[in-house]
Parts: sequence; C-alpha cells; structure tokens
Amino acid sequence: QEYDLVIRGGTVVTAADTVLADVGIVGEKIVAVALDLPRGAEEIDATGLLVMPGGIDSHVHLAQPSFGGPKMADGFETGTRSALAGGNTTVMPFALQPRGASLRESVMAYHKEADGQALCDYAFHMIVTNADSTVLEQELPALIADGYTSLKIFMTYEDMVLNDREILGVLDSARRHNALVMVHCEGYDAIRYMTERLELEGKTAPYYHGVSRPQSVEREATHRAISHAELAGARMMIVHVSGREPMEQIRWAQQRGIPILAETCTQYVSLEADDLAGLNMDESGGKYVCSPPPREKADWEAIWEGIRTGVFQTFSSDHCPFFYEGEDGKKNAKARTSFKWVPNGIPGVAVRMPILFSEGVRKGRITVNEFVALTSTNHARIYGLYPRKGSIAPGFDADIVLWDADREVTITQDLMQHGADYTPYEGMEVTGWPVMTMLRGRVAMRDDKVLASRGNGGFISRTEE
Ligand code: DUC
Ligand code: ZN
Ligand code: ZN
Ligand code: ZN
Repeated sequence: QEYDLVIRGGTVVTAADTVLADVGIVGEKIVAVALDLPRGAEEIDATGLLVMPGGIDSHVHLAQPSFGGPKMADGFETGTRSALAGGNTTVMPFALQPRGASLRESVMAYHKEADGQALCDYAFHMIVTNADSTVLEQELPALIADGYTSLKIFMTYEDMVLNDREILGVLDSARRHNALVMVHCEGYDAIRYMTERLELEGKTAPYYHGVSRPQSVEREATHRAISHAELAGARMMIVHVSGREPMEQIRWAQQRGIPILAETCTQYVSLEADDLAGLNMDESGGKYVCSPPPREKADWEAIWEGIRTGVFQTFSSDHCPFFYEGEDGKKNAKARTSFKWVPNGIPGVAVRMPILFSEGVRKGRITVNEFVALTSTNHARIYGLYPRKGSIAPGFDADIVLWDADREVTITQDLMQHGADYTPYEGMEVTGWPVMTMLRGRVAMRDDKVLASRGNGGFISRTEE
C-alpha cells in the first residue's frame, strides 16, 4: 500500500487556500494532498470536517518558576496534554534565565523538564534577564547558532527588567547573530509608582492589578521598544499586545517601514477589565490577573482591526497557569492580601483555537485561511519551524487537526485538561471545536480524549533554518 494513512473527504485548509482533498501520510510525513487517493492501510473519514495544520502556540509558559512566588500549575506533561486537547501539535515555551545564571544551563534545565515528558512537539525561546558581556558576546551567540533563534526580554518585573542600555545591547547582539527578540512592553517605573499609590489608597483588590498598569504604560513601553529596534536595526516581535493604544504604536512603526512583528492573545478579545472586579479578596478577580491585563470591550474591536489589517501576525494563548486555590487548596493566601502578590498569568492553551475560530471565523471577522495563518503558519514561518511545521502539503510533518466548524461547546474546566484548578473562560460558548489532533501521523487526541503519552512529543531543532 502506498499510504499508511489517508484522511479522506475533508476540506483541507491552509493559509493560502481551501480545497476538498484527501491527505496521504507515510510514517510521520504528509506525502500527498489530492482528490481520490488510493486506499491507505488506515483510513480516517473527515467528511464534513475541516482539515487544518495542527496549532502552533508560540507563546506558552510551562514549568517556569515565578521568583519566590507560587509554583506554575503546568509542567510539560499536563501543559502539552492541554495543548493537544485544544488542537495544537507544537508549543513554544520559554526557558527563563534566572538573574546571574548561565543562559546555557538555563536552557538545559528546561530540556530536563521537557524531554521525555511532553505529549506534543516543542521548541524553546530563551528569556534573557542578564545582559552582561559574557551573555551577549558568548552564550547568546552560541545558543543562537545551536538553533535557539528567539528570545524574550522584559521591560518590567523586579527580577527580569532590563534598562534601556541593556535592551539595546541585547538587540545589537541579536542583530549581529540573526535572532528575533520578543519584548514584554510595560514600563517598570510607571507600574511601581501606580502600585505604591494604589496601596496608599488601600486599593489592593485584584481589580487594581489592571489599574496599576493602564494602556498608557504599555503604549509608552511599546513606543520605546520600537525606537530601540529602529536604532539597533534589529528584528523585534512585540508580544501580548492588549489594546488600541499599543496596537496603534505598532501600526505607526510598520507604516514607517520599521520591521516590527506583533502578537496578540485570546484574552484580549474575550476578557475585560471588569472580569477582575471583586469587592473583596475572596472574590474571583484573581482568576483573571495577567499582564498586560484585559482591557475594555472597545479594545477587542481595536485588536480585531489589527488582526484584519495585518498588524498582528500571530495569535497566541500566553498560557501561564497558576493555581487559584493553591495546590493544597489554600496556598495562595498571600495573593489574597494584595493584587501585587497574585502571580501574573492565566491558563488558555486549550481555548486559543476555539475562541479565535468562534469569535473570528464564525462571526465573519477573519477567513478560515487567516485563522490557519494566525494559529499555525505564521508561527512556523516567524520562528523557523517552516517548512517542517505549519502547513498541509507534501514534505510537512503530519501535524493535523480535524475541526468541526459547527460544534457548539460550553468551555469548562474539565475540557481544558490542564494542571490549573480553574479556567478564566469557564462558561464561554464557542462554535467550532477540534475533534481530532494528529501528531506526526499518530492520533494524539480524539473526541476530547488525549491518547498521546509522555515522550510522544519531541524537541524541534531550528538549526536548519
Ligand atoms: N508575561 C507573559 O508573557 N506571560 C505572563 C506574564 C507576563 O508578564
Ligand atoms: Zn559574535
Ligand atoms: Zn510578558
Ligand atoms: Zn507569556
């Protein structure tokens, strides 16, 4: 038999087109996309379903310690299980360099967490917190040469913030060695000022997390990052853009020919500032604390405008899961005393594709081809996984999601299959749901049951970029 597996009768969707076709697979690879392929050793009936490239979520956090704070709710096993449940086949978590530590050793520590544990494929971005000359001239170039071709830096957080000279140093090294710098754009000093002021006024409920970092704080940092990219001549990706003001800064830069890439995330078209509101510390506002914080409904429209007009190339989850009650049901006591102690991040790797499909494709804001570009193809192209990942065509890995465009689902904690003890998207209704996820030719999720096991996911090297 010519094919190990034929996915028959579905509608194959790529970033470029939509065609009725069968997909022929041999081993881990797609070898044919055409009508009426001969029978395979195995057959999957995809009649009435969309056949799309498996999701690539290029912004997730797994097994990442928060300094002195609570433990992350997902390691690589549960985090990648949740990814598969949501139609993804590749995730890109961050390897955080603790201040003062070796960048190389930090990357190796994440390999130790991931290798043999992951259920779907993965590649790492580095987080550079220490921009000294050893890091910039030796460790970073060597790691870039080894295929770790993207890294993130922060403009806020005590334990991660870089000053402007350090940012320029990182950008300069990245330019010389051809890496992509992802930037968290929020101004550290402005947030500190606002936090102190709110504390003096006794405003410490979760709601004030959002008040402590309004859009002006993100807008200022976004503009500053763009200016630094222009000055250093470096490639830059502005991550997790939350609303109109930073979006407009990026559009302004792109219109001037400054090559800035940008990402937005699920929460910026589906959660809002009022979700954080709570009259006292026991209320559930803490479930929505992430940075940048969710904005207003009017900002959702600005984000859609940016998605439609190409300001944003990628749509990610920024899955960054923490326990709400705490692992033992009471550990997060400190977080109930002030928003400042609530770890910044929410889980969402399993809902990224369903929410974008439902709010975007089903509501006529984007085409299904744009959906594929925003959830898979552009991530692969930008981060060097293409042409192994990110499309359905001969030669690509058989990473495929079968999608029921009409299925109506109410999002619940049970469906997430993550490690966190809640989902901020609880009760949200979506139309369109992944019914099967295939990882390199093997069924990894079917009908909400994850069938892959630890070690089925592998590290994707980006050396042949
Ligand atoms: N930045 C992220 O990318 N994720 C969660 C929190 C943060 O600050
Ligand atoms: Zn060099
Ligand atoms: Zn960030
Ligand atoms: Zn993140």
